[in-house]
Amino acid sequence: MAVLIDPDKMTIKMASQFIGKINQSLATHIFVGGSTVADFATEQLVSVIKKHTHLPVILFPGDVSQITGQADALLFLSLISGRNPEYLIGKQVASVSKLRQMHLEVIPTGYLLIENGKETAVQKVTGTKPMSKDSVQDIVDTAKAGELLGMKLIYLEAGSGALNPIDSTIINSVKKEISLPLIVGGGIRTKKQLEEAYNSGADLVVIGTAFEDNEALFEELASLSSRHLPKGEN
Ligand code: 1GP
Repeated sequence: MAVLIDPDKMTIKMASQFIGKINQSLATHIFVGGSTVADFATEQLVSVIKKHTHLPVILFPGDVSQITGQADALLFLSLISGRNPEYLIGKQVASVSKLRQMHLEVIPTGYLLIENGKETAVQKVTGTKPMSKDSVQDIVDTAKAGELLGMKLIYLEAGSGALNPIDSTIINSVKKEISLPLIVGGGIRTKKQLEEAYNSGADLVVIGTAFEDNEALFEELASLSSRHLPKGEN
């Protein structure tokens, strides 16, 4: 499980206590990123996070400005569900001069935004439409195209704070077709939803909003059965 920290919502002051909770939980990764983040906020936050944890800190950036060499790795996202060239290749080109000066592990990631019942920040910021959750074959084909293009991860995104998480049928169908690790996130708030995502084929589940709203969820998830976790976890 990855805990997503949005630098726009997490103050430096709150960070050490929150990371303490993450360290005690079943989280294996910390993701850092947001749709709109003030310049330098990510860099400051990541250096504080690194002081308090041994977990890998992975950038999940909404923009080039959120890339910092303080992190361990970068999800080099291409929004392959959309048709906005800026988010397919433009931002990636713009980031190269920065990346050249860093030693970040760069992980090419096919990022698919799926409709969830309400307009999300990703949709607004990128000006792209999410894929219909009923177009399962289309979603599978898009993920497969990402794999054929050489991407190393596929990320199925319902959007931060989504009303409904990604359907298990979608997770299952994509997982069957690709041989890449599959990340699933957006709108997951309960242990049941987390287990359902794993049981459907997710390799890594990302939770952000639910932990921001309710830190007690860390304890609730502590009893998650190891049979629901991917091999090698727990
Ligand atoms: C968003 O997938 C992540 O990009 C996590 O979403 O904030 O809804 O958990 P939530």
